Amino acid sequence: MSDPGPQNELLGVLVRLRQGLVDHSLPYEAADASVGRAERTALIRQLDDYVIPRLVQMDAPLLAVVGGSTGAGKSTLVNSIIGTAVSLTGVLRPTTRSPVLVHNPADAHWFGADRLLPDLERTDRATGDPGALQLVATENLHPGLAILDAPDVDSVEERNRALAAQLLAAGDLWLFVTSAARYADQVPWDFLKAAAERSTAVAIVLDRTSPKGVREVSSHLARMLTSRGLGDSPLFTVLESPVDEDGLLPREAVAPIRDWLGSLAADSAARTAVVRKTLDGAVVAVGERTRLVSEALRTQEHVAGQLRSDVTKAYADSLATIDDAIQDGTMLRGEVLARWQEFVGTGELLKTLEDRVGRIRDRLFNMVRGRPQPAEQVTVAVESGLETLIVEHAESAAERAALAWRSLPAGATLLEGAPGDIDRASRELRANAERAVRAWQSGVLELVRTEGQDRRATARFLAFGVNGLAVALMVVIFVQTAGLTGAEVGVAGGSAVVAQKILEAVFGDQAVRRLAEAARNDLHHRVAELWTHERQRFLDLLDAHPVSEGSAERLLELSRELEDVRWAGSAT
Ligand SMILES: Nc1nc2c(ncn2[C@@H]2O[C@H](COP(=O)(O)OP(=O)(O)O)[C@@H](O)[C@H]2O)c(=O)[nH]1
Ligand SMILES: [Mg+2]
Repeated sequence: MSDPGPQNELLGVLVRLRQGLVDHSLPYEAADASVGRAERTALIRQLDDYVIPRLVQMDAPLLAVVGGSTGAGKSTLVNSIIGTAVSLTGVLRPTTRSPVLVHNPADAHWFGADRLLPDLERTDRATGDPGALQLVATENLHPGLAILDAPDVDSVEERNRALAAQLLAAGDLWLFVTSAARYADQVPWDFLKAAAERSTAVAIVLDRTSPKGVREVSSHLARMLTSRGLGDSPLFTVLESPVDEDGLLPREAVAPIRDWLGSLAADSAARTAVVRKTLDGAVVAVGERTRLVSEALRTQEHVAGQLRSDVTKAYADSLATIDDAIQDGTMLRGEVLARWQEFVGTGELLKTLEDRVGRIRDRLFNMVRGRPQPAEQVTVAVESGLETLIVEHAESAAERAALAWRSLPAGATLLEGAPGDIDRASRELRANAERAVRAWQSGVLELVRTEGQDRRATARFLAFGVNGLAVALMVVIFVQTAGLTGAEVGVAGGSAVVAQKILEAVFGDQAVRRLAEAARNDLHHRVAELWTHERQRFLDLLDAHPVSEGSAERLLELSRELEDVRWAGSAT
């Protein structure tokens, strides 16, 4: 890290990695989502509070953070090391006030808010605001060393505990204070364990020890430290002694700690070694935690993909079902069938076509005399029949999409934030369906009109008219899959046979096949378009929290890059 080349590269990777973390939130509920989110937040914070500012300014003073258990005497210790009461001490718990950072006046410029711990507002006096950082400049501290007095790691107040953890994570060195009464507590050891794992530089202070128990307690503590991987950490013992009127301990009680810190401050090589140990440990931890976030992000990608395919499938299945329903005779029932039969006449279905032409002519004649045009009535019946069919299937598609989502925690959460009627067809579906069906019917008319260009004058064409031939074409496609020549022709099939015969008589059978194909395709595409709109309501919910495919891989790639640069850097 002393070589600026690899150091700049390292910084570059870390900055990109930070951006990668910022860009990828973990919006979906999943088993590892909360762990991933917590890691992501902690990582960004660790990069901002310590790793990046420290790398940018490797020659900044060494920051020793004094942390530890409640009432261990941390503030008293800080004051006594410096020789003046810079940090408030007290028996009252919890003490909520700004943490205090003590430094030599010459080092003041290193501790502005644009440097480490950027989210803590700087102040020059004691305040009760734990979101502020009180800066105290004093000649009593050697340049090159700063001391930060942190709150209790085991404070009853969550905010204090979080702040203590945040401050310790910003330290080059921990001065971890515990007392004879507290040294076996769980919380401080959790912190020390994390420090050992991350190879943070730690010195331990066993404070307020009675002369009687000092040997036993300190040797027990030393064994605990060794067995937890902190055997190399300096261990200082401070005997319980009375404090003076300023709350300070006798000078000699803290002399070994003061001397040790003083020699560190004076020795830039030793200082750099401490900074590098902690910083390198932090960088390794960044890589490890990034991999955890990447794993959680992979789950997110999977969940997002699942939710998307659930919806896509619900609507694709529904489109296939409606395609079938349009062709399998379902449509040729009730009103549509009645109006059609009225149009072509019932009873003598397959009499000669010429007869039929005569009948139809009579009907047209009737129309001219003011009776409603039968072809028009078929059109209206078809329109309302198709609309009903479309609405029904749009309802069930939405229901099924919502049901699939509800079976996944992430989908259920998304639905909670969705409009209450998302499991129904959209509000505009009915109007959209109406428009689509009408447009389709105009399209069918147009098909027939175009096909009939040079037949317009023929008696057959005239007998049915464009409208009549158009409804015949609709009827034909409604019974396409029922099989016109099948054994069980049925009423609907029979009606379709008439329609088929009429069309064939006018256009010829090949043209009829082509026209039916075109009309059916057109209807399919119009319904598909409606479905796209319906489905989009679900996809919009997903797109509001995009998890792009490959995010997890990119993050993992950055952690690998980090590893590579770190190796390159440590080899120089
Ligand atoms: N007599 C005596 N009192 C101490 C000692 N260390 C701390 N105290 C007192 O214990 C209380 C808590 O100390 P403080 O430094 O505020 O603890 P912190 O919460 O760890 O910062 C204060 O009233 C101190 O005066 C010590 O070594 N001797
Ligand atoms: Mg304190």
